[in-house]
Amino acid sequence: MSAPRGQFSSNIGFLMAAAGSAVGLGNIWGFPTKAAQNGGAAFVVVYLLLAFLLAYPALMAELTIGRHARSNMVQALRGISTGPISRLFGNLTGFGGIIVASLILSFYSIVAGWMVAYLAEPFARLLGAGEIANWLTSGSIGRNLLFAAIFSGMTMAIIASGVEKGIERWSTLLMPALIILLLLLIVYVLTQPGAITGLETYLIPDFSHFSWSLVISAMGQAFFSLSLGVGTMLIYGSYLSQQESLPRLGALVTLIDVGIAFTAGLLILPAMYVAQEAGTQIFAASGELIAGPDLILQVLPALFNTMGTAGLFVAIAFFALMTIASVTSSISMLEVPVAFSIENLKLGRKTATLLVGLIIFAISSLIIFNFDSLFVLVISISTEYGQPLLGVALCIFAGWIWRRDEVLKELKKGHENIGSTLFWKIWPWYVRLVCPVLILAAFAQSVGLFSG
Ligand code: TYR
Repeated sequence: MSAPRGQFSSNIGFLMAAAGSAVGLGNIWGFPTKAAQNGGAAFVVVYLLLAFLLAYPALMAELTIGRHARSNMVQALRGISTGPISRLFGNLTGFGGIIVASLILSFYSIVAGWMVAYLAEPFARLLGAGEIANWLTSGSIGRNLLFAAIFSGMTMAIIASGVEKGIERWSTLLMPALIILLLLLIVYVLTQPGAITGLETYLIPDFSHFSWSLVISAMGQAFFSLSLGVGTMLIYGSYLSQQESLPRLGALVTLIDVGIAFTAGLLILPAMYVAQEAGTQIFAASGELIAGPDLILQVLPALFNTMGTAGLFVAIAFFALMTIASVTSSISMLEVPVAFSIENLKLGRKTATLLVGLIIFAISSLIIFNFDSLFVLVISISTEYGQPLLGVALCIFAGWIWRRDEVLKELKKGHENIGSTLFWKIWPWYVRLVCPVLILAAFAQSVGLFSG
């Protein structure tokens, strides 16, 4: 007999896990830098609107399907299919989700590995191991492989321990730590010279930047940040008890995700201008603020170096923050293929974790060895194409294929009067029409269908 299905022990446990999945490198790194490049608060406003008007309804589609089906995405979509065509569509979407989640994890582990290496570096310095410290920040293939392996190992260890003892326990422990570290760092950075210019760049809206590409960039950011499309939120919803109100929990997850992204902006932008004040170049040759790996791996470390001994501790706090944000997200990606392997291939959790984890690590290694050709390509395929398209497919499932009375029945669990709320008056139309049309329009625009 197979083991009973895992479940979160409380709604706080679910909240921490789902918010932990949502809050990741996308919030602390992606969001603030995109905001800085796209007109500061103008981007923030567009992002907030999209997060609540587009991403929240899509998140609700995933959570509702997941809790109803109590299974992974493939199984869940097969279950609500009504005929051979929707079943085929369900299989494509379900397996698509597994593949895209695995691809996201394959590049995420590399980046998160950098965070772990940079977290180890100040310790090496404190211990006087200068050569090791230099190697840790060298960017060599060996360093990348070793730290992607360490990070994958951490992710696998947590997932192997299961839903309650692994995902829930670690998310509940790490999310408060993340918030405390973030706030401490903000307080410290805001007292440094130059910080106020960063705050101005972030918070004073410059609507001259407003454009289609800003909207698309904000939408992609919202989808990535809320972990949508690939079945992460679906599988977390499937571990949720039926006594909870899904619209409320979904709204809380969205609020926490958006709140932490916004708060991270109060750290990253001021820190960049503090670095400039201390003599570091923060603009690329194009005149834009440096945003990619160079920001985290060069600009900020250069800043920490100017801070003397205090800088070592600031560096430790910062890279601990990044590592924590990464690991609570990576476990939610790994759970997608692992849950499928447990439920459909009938593997034990430990075997499934080891097998899937090793396959994904093999993909990470492939990317590391062919970094220049594969890294950006894999990010683009999985997050710019995969996530939005799968997000549309899931909205189509919730809005068109799944029977409306069944959807209502599921939502009523834990929220008896949902039928008379504003949510129920608006949301079904949203997932039916507004979400697919808007996502597809933005997507078409981003791949250039409307241009020239
Ligand atoms: N939301 C995470 C972040 O902001 C990334 C993520 C993407 C997590 C997809 C899970 C997932 O399935 O960094």
